[in-house]
Amino acid sequence: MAAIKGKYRFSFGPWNIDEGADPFGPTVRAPIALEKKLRLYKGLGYDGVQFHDDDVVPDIDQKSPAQVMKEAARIKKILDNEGLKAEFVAPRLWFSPNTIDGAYSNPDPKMRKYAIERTKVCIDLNNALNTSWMVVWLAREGTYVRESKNAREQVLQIRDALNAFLEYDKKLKILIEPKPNEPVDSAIIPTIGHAVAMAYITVDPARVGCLVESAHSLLAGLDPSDDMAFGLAHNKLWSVHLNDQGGLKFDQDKSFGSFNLRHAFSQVRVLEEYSYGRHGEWVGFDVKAMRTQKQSVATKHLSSSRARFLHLLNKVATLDHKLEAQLRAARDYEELDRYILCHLMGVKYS
Ligand code: 3MF
Ligand code: MG
Repeated sequence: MAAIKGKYRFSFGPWNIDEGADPFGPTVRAPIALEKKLRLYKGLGYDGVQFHDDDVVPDIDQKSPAQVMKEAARIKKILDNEGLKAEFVAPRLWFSPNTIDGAYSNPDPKMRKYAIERTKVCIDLNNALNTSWMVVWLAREGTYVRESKNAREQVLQIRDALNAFLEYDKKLKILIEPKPNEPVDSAIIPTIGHAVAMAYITVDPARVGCLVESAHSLLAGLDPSDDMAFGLAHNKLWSVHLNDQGGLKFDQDKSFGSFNLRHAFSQVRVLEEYSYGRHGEWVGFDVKAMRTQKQSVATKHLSSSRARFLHLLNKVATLDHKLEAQLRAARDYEELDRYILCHLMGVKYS
């Protein structure tokens, strides 16, 4: 195999091993305790864990700061014992009754304060788990009805919240995870362009980057690999949520490459061309098992997504770069396309 430039290590969150509920039916698999999930990571080929604040400390709003730190220390010990690292802790700001109408951009100042205070606890959890990367998915910052809010004000409210976090912890780095819709109809930060632009209006742009999720880009009608390239050009792509999506539907979180292998190849290619991972960035997967999957085989989406990433990495590494350069120079993009497809299908190119 040709030399690989990037440094790849893989992560996922405990929510990626789930009970299989959908909006039309009940759960179909038994819940698995966090400790038990953490024991599965290494066997599936993963070294990193992505957390929500209440994955680390369930019922976090009901607990005192001392209790929160005690429970975090227990999780840190389990991670150490398993040889795992926490990639990030993200505030889960979309479940609370206080965030029904948004978190940082809720029209009610008391609710905005709740969201900011809760996120500060999340920053403490990042420190307790020895990571300084906090992912923020702005789930409910948006509108269902345009006239219900002032969207310009919402942008500034989100900025103010990010500034408060940057001031709260001078080592903190914030990764904005954009998504165009679901749960809200229209999100304030729908794409990677918005996320990067938001970084630049904060008090410390160098500490605000982003996370591209393949399905979120596709839901915005964009190419995930180009979104990743955009983040990389700004040196702001600090994590990814690789998965797949069959068109403009609900957020499917399919296994990586399951729907569109060519898209998956493009994403691996853009990461490898940048030598992704050399600053410690993780390759995260945000994938769901199908609802039809039985309990005993409900982690295959994780092992197969990772395996597919590595197969595609091999495809990237074994590309004939001389030929690619010749075809580019000749502007024979039809031939370039034919070569790439032969290469991907394992068909002899001649
Ligand atoms: C929703 C998501 C979220 C985020 C997670 C981490 C529940 O579409 O992708 O997963 O990835 O909150 O920030
Ligand atoms: Mg995600």
